Amino acid sequence: MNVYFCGSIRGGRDDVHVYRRIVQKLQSYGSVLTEHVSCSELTDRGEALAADRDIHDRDVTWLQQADVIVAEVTQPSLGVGYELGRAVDMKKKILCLFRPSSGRRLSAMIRGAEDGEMFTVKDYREEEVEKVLEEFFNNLKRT
Ligand code: 6K6
Repeated sequence: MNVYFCGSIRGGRDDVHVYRRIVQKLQSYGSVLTEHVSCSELTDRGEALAADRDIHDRDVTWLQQADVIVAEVTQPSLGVGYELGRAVDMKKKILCLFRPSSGRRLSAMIRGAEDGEMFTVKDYREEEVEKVLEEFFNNLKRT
């Protein structure tokens, strides 16, 4: 199974430790195409190595190849929002993870996209992230 993980990069890297935890768990279910999103060494300066168009085109290709999209959406990110919109258009199965303990309110365009089938939004606490992923992937196997 190909898994595409979305997490904020230029939107801010405050939650990178949570991304790391998510990607580690996702790797027990399949190949994570975007493992780099969880690398704590990735900074804005490091990104200068790749041109924005190349990043965009490669990521859209990976989105097309993905069987499932998992996005950590607590830290607002234009790139993550864009990826989710493209993934909806591609009719991909999507899980968005949000931590209410952040004090933020999730965008209505993400919360409101929940449809009980292809697009799921799950509020969670950091300490239960592995359990939340287990539940989602166990349900996926049954469908
Ligand atoms: C070089 C080495 C590692 O990363 C880079 C360059 N930057 C990006 N590489 C891959 N994907 C990226 C990069 N910048 C943004 N993205 C995609 O957009 C990721 O898949 C993230 O989910 C999302 C983050 O968007 P912003 O708007 O927060 O940057």
